[in-house]
Order: sequence, then C-alpha cells, then structure tokens
Amino acid sequence: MEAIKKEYWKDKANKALGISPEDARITKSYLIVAFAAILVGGLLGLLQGMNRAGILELPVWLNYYKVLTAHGLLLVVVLSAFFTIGYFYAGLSHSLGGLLPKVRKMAWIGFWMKIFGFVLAVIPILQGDASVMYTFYPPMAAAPMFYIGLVFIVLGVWMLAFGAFINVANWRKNHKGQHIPISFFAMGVFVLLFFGSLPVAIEVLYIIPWAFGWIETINVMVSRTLFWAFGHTLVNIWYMTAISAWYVFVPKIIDGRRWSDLLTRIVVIALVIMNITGGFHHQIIDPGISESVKYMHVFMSLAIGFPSLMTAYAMFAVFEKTARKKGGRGLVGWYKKLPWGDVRFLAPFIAMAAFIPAGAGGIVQSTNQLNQVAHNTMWVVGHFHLTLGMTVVMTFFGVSYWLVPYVSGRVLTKEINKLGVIQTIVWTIGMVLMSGAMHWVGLLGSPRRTSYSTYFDNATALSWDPYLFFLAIGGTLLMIGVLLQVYAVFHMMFLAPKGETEFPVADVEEDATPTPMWTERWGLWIVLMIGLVSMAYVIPLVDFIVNAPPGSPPFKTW
Ligand code: HEM
Ligand SMILES: [Cu+2]
Repeated sequence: MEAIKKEYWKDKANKALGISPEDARITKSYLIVAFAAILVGGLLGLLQGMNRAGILELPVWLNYYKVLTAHGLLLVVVLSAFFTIGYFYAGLSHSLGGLLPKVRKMAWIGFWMKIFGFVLAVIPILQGDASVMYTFYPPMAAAPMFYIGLVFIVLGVWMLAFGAFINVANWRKNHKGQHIPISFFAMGVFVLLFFGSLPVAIEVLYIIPWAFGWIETINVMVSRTLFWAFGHTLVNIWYMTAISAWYVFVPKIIDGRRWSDLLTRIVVIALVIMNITGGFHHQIIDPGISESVKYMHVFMSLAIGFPSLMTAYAMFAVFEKTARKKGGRGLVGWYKKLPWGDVRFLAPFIAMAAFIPAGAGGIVQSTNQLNQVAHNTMWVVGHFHLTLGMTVVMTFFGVSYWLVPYVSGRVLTKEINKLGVIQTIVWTIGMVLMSGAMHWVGLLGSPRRTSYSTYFDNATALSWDPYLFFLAIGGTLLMIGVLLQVYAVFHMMFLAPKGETEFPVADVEEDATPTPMWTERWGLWIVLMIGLVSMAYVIPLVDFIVNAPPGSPPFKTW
C-alpha cells in the first residue's frame, strides 16, 4: 500500500513537471540516434557532392557506391524512423497520461532490434559487400547479412507500431467519446508503417534464400514492385509526420488555434486509405506493366495531392487568422505579425513553403511523358532533397527546439533560438543551391547514382560541371547546417538551463464543430485501404508471377 502510494505521488510529481523520466528516456534515446545519423549521413553526403563536382577523388577503400548506400540508409531508414518514433512516443506519453509499462518495454525491445539490425546491415556495407544502395534492387545482390539486418529493422518497427496501438486502445477504452489530436496522427502513421512494411518484409524473405544461393534466380519485377509498395508508403509516413507538427503544434507556437479537427482527420484518413496504391509511379518506365495499371497508380498518386492542397489551405488560413487577431492588416501585410524570429515557427514555415515546388516536382515525375526526361537523372535527387531533406527534415528541426528541451527537462534559450534561426537560413540557402543545381543538371542529362565521370570528355558531360560545382557549394553549406543543428540538439539535451518546457498542443477554435465519432473507425479505414491495395496490386502481381519473365541470378555490379 505504502509503495503504491509513493509510486502514485512520484507519478503525480512527474506529471506536474511534464513527461515521466522513463518515457523521456525513450524519446531521448531515439532522438540521439536520429541526430547521430544525420551527422554521419551528412558528412557522407558532402563527400558525394564533392566527388560529383570533380573536386574530390574518393580512395579505393571508400568507393562512391558504398558511401551512397550508407548515406541513403542512414538518412532514409535511421534518421527518419528514429525521429518519427521518438516524436510520436513523446506525443502519446503526453496525451495519454504516460506510456503503459508494457508499451515502454516494447519501445525498448524495438529500439534494440532496430539498432541490432542496423549494425548487421552496416557490417557488409563497410566490407564492400553490400553497395546495393538503400533500394537494394535485385538482381544486384548483397551479402545475406545485409538483408537479415533489414529483417530485424522491420521487426523493430512492428514492435513500436503495436506498442502504439496498445496504448491508444487502452486509453480509448477508458475515455469513451474523447479525442486526442496527436494520437490520431500517431495511429495513421503506425498503421501505414505496419501495412507498408509488410510488402518489403515479404520481398526480403524472398531475397534471402536467393542471396544465400538456395534458389538460383529471382523474379525482378515482383521484388521491385514489393519494394515500391513500401518505399512510396514510407514517403507518405514522413509527410504525415511533418504535417502532424503543422496542424497540432505550429498554431500553438504562433498563439493561434487549430484549424478544423474534422478536416485534419479527413486528411489523415485519406492518406492512410489512398497511399499505398501509388507505388508504380516509381516504375513508370519499367517494362512488363500494363498501361492501365500504371494509369491507375498515377491517378491514385495525384489523388494524394488533394489532401496536400487541403493542408496548404488550412495552414495559411490559420496563419492569416492568427496574424489578423494580432492586428495584422492588408491583403498580405498581416504576415508581419507572425513570429519570424522564433525558430519553432520559422523552420516549419519554410519547410511548408518548400513543399510547393517539391510537390510540383512530384507531379512532374508522375506524368508519363515528363518522367521519361527526368527518370534516373539528378533531377530526382533534387526532388527528394526538397521533399525529404527540406520539407520533412526542416520540420523535424523546428520540432526539436521544443521536443528536446521537453524531454530533457530544460529550456530553449535565446542564444539557441538565434542559432536555430541561423541554422534555418543556412539550411535553406544550402538546399536551394544544391537541389536547384540537381534539378537543372538532371534536365541536362546528368545521371543519378553515378560517381564522377567526364565520359571521355564528352561535350554534354562537360557542360554539367558548373551546375555540379553549385551542388558542392550547397552541400558544404548543408554540412555547416548539420553541425549547427547537432550542436543545438546536444546543447538542449545536456547543457541548457533546467526548467519546464511545454508540450505545445493548440486548442481548436471556440466555435469549431465537434469532431464526429465516425472518424475513429480505424477498422473501417484499414478495410478500405486493404481493398484499394488489392485492387492496385493483385492483378499485376499475379500477372508477374504467372507470366514470369526469366529469373535472374545474383549480380555484384561494383
Ligand atoms: C549535408 C547534407 C546532404 C548532402 C550534401 C547530400 C548530398 C547528396 C548527394 C550528392 C547524393 C547523391 C546523388 C547521386 O549520385 O545519385 C545524395 C543522395 C541521397 N540523399 Fe542526400 N545529401 C544531404 C542530406 C540528405 C538528407 C537530409 C536526406 C534525407 C533525409 C538525404 C537523402 C538522400 C537520399 C535518399 C539519397 C539517394 C541515395 C540513392 O540514390 O541510393 N540527403 N545526397
Ligand atoms: Cu512515391
């Protein structure tokens, strides 16, 4: 009895001070891994940029494709997943009154499974036996240990997804009829993470016996399709994580209110249901896929643009409304009333603005004729550094300025805020230069995933040089940005003055319509999603298997 009482008061005291130490430790660990990944990954990116510009010749032991594989994996698999999980677990802990002890345990098991899997995958990369890049397309084959590592990473992700489901279900049982905005996003993200990683898990289980040599050949079309059913979903998981911060936290930072809860939920539901079915837009020029199937996937990809437009509308409506309440005037003059000097607003704002050209580039790539021009050129690399490296990662940076002090029990100081503003500007200029140069040089034909070559001084190839030089300048600025950001996180984690930092959830408008309960019917959304996924994948996959092209033995192309 005494012990229970003590626990209770300890819990209460922790509540008053914010997150419980156990929950804080989980998020802190995930964030430390995420920012360590960007530090190493950024450095590798800079090496690539320097190489592409012809400034730096990589030594033989540090081959370009090895570096590229590690860069992709660190940033795509490690940084984004670890940040997303650390962030949503802090959100769940805050809004659900702490994580359940069982869920905490799952979060740790998942953490170590992911780390273990990553170590297994990195060893063959370092040994030069797995330069297959993060997409690991057959018929390129890595050492089996690489794929076994991937299995552990996926299992770790499932652990965390189920942890989140258990915690949310438990809360809902005890709080019938109530809503929490951040856990709605968390549900959407973890549902997509689980269902989106099923196809890649199947793919990896198919590759492993082939990599060991137990089966001689592999169906390349099936494995590519399984990969992109996952890869394309991952893109929207990042996107949904970023917009969760825009909808839920940014309005609070600017002293505004949240836009319609119903609209927010419709955006999440639309992304969950429609997303996985866009995978073939990454295979527009793959042979063997019928036009009608490609057409359907492109249609679904463009349908995803609709919730994005709703988001853009909602965000700017919140900005204008808040600024006008503070006395902002004029058609656009109200923008002066927004807190531009606050990095927690500035970074996500620029991230949103970057999504306008980034999204437009995505529409270009989804269009068959235009895809022929851009496919596998540096244009694509420019596109995902704008979407992921700018829209998503810069939102993560903005979030870090309150999330890190929130979990470390410290505060954001004026100096670090200023450093953050400088970091945001450096990152913006760096990314505009780098991704601008990438887009342009891609249109001139410079291929992606290719180390420096003048192709025997071919005139076209030589004409790429000035753009590649800008790419390297942008990359250098970005590396400075990485160092500033990692320092800021380190400071907020370990050095900043102790104090209380709020978890900034904005309220809805006073006259907002109540959120209808039907939005919580996750079972129905999942059934609809599975229906659409079947419609999009069953016919082509059956076709690839029944009318299979000759299988391929493993190749080591590097
Ligand atoms: C210091 C910052 C960065 C620099 C200088 C940089 C530079 C580069 C360069 C030069 C390439 C290779 C292009 C090629 O040969 O195809 C590349 C690829 C890539 N980058 Fe970055 N990057 C940076 C940050 C990021 C960030 C923050 C992300 C995502 C969160 C990211 C994700 C990727 C991905 C997914 C690839 C493709 C890998 C592949 O094709 O297999 N990069 N980057
Ligand atoms: Cu996609």
